Amino acid sequence: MNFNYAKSFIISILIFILGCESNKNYSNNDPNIIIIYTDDLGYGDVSAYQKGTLKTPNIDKLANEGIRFNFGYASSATCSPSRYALLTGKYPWRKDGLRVITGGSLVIDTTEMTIPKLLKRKNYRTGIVGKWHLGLGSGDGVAGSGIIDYNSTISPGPNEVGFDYSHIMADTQDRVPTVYIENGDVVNLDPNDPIEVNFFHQKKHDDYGLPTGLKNPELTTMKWHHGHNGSIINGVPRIGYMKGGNNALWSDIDMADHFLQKAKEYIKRNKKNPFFLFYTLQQPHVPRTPHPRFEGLSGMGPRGDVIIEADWAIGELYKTLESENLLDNTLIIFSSDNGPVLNDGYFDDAVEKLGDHTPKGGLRGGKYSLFEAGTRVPFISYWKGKIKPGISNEMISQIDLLNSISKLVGLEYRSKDGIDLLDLILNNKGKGREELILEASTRTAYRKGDWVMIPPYKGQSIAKNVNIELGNSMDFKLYNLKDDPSQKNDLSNIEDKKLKEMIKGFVKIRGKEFTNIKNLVLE
Ligand code: NG6
Ligand code: CA
Repeated sequence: MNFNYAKSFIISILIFILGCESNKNYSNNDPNIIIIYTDDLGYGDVSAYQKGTLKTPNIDKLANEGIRFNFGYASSATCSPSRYALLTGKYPWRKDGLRVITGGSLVIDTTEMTIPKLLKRKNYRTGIVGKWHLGLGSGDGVAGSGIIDYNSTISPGPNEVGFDYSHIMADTQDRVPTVYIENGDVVNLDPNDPIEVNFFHQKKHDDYGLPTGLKNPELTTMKWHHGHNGSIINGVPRIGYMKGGNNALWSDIDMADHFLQKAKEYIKRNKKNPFFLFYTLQQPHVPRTPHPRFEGLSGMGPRGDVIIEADWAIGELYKTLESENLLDNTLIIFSSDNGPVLNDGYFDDAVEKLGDHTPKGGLRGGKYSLFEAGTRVPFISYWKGKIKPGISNEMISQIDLLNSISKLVGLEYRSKDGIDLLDLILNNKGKGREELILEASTRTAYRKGDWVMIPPYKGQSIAKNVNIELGNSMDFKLYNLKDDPSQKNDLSNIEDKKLKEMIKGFVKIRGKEFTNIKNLVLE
């Protein structure tokens, strides 16, 4: 062996060893993590949960070949609070006044821990594609007066709370501005056609003299039922008013394809590193705008059709993981941000064409509700070759994902409200949660063992427009979910001891604001 050859041989070996060393963090121990998050998909909307008329074969595959949780919960019965809780591992009611955001500023403090921020400690690439709905900018605090300037880079946003990459819609598909935002910049914005946005709840709201659902119903292709009578974009009247940004407007019927494409590109770009992807689909939230190739497929009108579309998109994402050889190194979690609603503001046949399908799968209530259908949602863990097929009746919440993921990648960080349930998620072993606080539009209830206790709340018992039982009543309610899964029998008068115990447990977590309840009932 001549000297030069020996030298280059030794150097190659050194480079190899050093390479291995510096790659330690990128090894197979740190799997890719994808959270697929649907919007308003009900417990009974996935056919693996409830065999019925609607078929979701791709989600079923994850459920049947992974672990299907029968008691998986979103933290809240609406979107922004659930998303906040999932990402931070904290109860949403810890954030004062956190409700559905309409043009408001970022609700995650940039100092707060989040799943993507945590994963960055292990050199993960972190991306979000889809609906954001956690506010943008720092203009105003939680209530949101919508003073975001969409014409320059918007910050803080997802990129300031842990995501390296974001391709999002700001709030919801029914809210303006109807544009995609990538890493803080509106995509395809022409600087000569700036965007202006304002909302009904602002003191000074203004339709800019442009057509609105209220003034020009004849210009709409989707009719509004309640709310949703602001600016008309692509024939759909929206929440709020918008002017400008014509070049940047999204196409509603292409949204599923658009987000899928971005998610696939993200995976392909990052396949050499461990990555985290939060793929947040817009379906089946209103306005339900299936691509024409899905129109009519469900026989249930647009709501069913967009669920089939979402299921298809999930199948396509799965195929990408398969063709990129990533499946056996990728943990997939599937869930929904809150329970189902039929009429959420547009006439779209969701009620009329429902037929035998039951989106809430036998549970009571729905979106916005403290009853089970508000927060109990499909919840699935899947990892090819690693997770064995199974069904779990243990209680798990989306606030447990942060701690479980932290454990998975070998980090010590734990949020106060979450529980590390990794063994349950991967091996279907061990106990789930003992107790959980449920939330719906800042009202809270308590789940423990087989029991649910809903404290008294004023307000409509059935929300007028959406026709959903909210869980409001003047008395404490107590249900045993084991004997009575649809919460038909209030046991508060019979099970006095149980009720007291439940109130005590509730107050212990909810804290001093609830001392009045304590005084009222516990004495
Ligand atoms: C409500 C909207 C509803 C939906 C919801 C948010 C009206 C009358 N209703 O205010 O259509 O957009 O907010 O849903 O405007 S969520 O899933 O994002 O929480
Ligand atoms: Ca939602």
